[in-house]
Amino acid sequence: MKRTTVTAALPYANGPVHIGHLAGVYVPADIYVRYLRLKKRPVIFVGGSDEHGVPVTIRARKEGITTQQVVDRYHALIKDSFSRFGISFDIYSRTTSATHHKLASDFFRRLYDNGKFVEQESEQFYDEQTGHFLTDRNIRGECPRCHAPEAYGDQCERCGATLSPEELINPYNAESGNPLVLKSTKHWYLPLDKDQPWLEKWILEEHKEWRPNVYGQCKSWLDGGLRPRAVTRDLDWGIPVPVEGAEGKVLYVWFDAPIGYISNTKELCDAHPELGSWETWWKDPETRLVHFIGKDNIVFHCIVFPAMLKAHGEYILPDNVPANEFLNLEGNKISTSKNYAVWLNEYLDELPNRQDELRYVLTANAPETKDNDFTWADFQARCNNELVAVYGNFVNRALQLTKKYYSGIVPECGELNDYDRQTLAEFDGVKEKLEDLLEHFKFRDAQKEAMNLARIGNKYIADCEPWKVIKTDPDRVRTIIYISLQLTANLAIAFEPFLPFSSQRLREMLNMEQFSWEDLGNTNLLPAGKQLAEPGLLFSKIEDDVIKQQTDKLAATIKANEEAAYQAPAVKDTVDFSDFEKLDIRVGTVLSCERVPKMKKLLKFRIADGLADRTIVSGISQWYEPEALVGKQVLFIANLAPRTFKNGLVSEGMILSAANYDGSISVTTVEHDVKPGSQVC
Ligand code: B3M
Ligand code: ZN
Repeated sequence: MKRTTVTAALPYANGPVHIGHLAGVYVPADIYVRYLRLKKRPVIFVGGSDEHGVPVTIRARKEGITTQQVVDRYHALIKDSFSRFGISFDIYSRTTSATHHKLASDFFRRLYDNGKFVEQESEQFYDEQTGHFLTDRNIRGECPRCHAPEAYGDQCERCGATLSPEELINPYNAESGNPLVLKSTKHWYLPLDKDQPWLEKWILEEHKEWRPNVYGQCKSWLDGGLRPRAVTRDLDWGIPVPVEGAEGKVLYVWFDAPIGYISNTKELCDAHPELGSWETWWKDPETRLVHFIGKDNIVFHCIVFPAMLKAHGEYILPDNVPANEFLNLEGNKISTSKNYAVWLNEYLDELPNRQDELRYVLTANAPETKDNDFTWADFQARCNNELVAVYGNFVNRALQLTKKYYSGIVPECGELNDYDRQTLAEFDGVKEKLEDLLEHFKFRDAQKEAMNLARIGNKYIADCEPWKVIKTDPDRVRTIIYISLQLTANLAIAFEPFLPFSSQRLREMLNMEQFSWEDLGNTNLLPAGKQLAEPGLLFSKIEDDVIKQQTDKLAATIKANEEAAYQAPAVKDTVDFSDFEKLDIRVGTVLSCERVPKMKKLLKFRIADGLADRTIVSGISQWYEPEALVGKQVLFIANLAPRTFKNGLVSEGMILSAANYDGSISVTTVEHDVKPGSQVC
């Protein structure tokens, strides 16, 4: 039987994991691994934190702590969240481990010794005062397109232009502010151009079965022509390049991270001799290697890492790379840096004991073929209308009736009628159907199939109405309950890879410690006479206030981000003092203020201006209740030419207001009361 090495992308230890990671990588990987284990196929599930690279160093700077502290903190948090969420890794280690440093370093050295790299000098931006080469993200300067003063070396956030650092005007070090110079530096490149022919054959001809999104991305990379890629960097965080003359250089994070899968396997097997040598999991052609990743990692797992493995010479190549597309959140992109996400650790704390609810919704909505959206409203609807109202309801009815009528003992099955037979027949091909979908990484459809069984059960018991029939035909009820209990036992098995917590609870209620996946479809699983345990609810409703708390939290994040991103508009052209003096700005007291019929935006003010009172119309009704403004002293332009509105209303001046970052309006007023008509000077 073929062995399977399953890997899940190593999350950067620069923040907690969020639902996007879960839906894209960890939930599908976990379903797959649980399924293989149920099939009793040899499998290891390898994970770990990616602790090198620029993202962790940026986080350290932001939080004012060391990089080591950042990775220690987030590695522990991520590892703990995964385990609470039931992601059943066989090992969850880290790329700062000694095992990994050695293995990655040796890997590089072997490629180096075998002449697999090309060395190349290039000019990079350098801060002479700190003695550092800078990465694109750490370089800032004036945007050559829109002249924003603080564009990044890879992108201008003002105009959205994609940039390279050389294009910036007056580039400087984002951190120190020091000006930068170009300095020559040596790096090692993987000559992917030479790998092009075999990669084309291997992927485009021999792996047509890969998901269309994965295959398509590979094809477009290959069609574009592969170029050599630098696998070293000038950084002081990472694995030192094990070559003389490479002081101050480290392995590029994307060189070392995938080797982390191998290092973590070694760590696992060293601790568990029963798994055999780590090398069989990576070098034996009888082993299948499957990488679960998000779509932004496709090129690294389908092209770069295979090229590294091939260059090394001893390793197998991936059999499949079932990458997912992205999950959005309430219509917006999930973002770690903008703190816009549902964080797993917070979910586990705020919705305790609801792991399966999230697992269910993320799989039901999995972005397998296209980007998808997570909304809290959909989460609530799926939990309440599917898990509670269908699966939970069915199980609860079957168990409660068994308790009520038969003291919790499985009754004898009597004569079957046509409807019974028809219902049982629905379970016939289920095992094969589920297996086929799971083998082909169609987790969303597979879970739907399991849910469909629950629907059949729910309909069966609702149609048969045992609570009515008991009065007229108690024998018939024995059969209905017997069948319902068998369907329930089947559901516990069918949902096991998807909803492990509820399956476990359900098995406890059924006193079904021993079970086998191979029993799926067997409708005589619980023998008559078997005593069941005390039934409890499998799922409970998610109330509106829980959902509101979550949506409020997201709204608050969006608002905070908008506020933080606000940039005051550029100052208008200079005016002479004499021009300024032409404007007559005064203080007036609001005598009355009212809405204007048929003109939704307008408020009509009567203003005491110290002379004859005047009428001013202002388009700010969205932001004020008219009564709230009465009595206030406001600034207005007294000598603006009068303006006539469509309905004949004339505005004699303009009230001065401030437009806030979010478009909201605030009327300007004075600090102390002054006489109406006082001039602003
Ligand atoms: N840490 C990138 C990511 O989280 C990276 C994955 C590494 S897998 C070897 O998207
Ligand atoms: Zn710009």
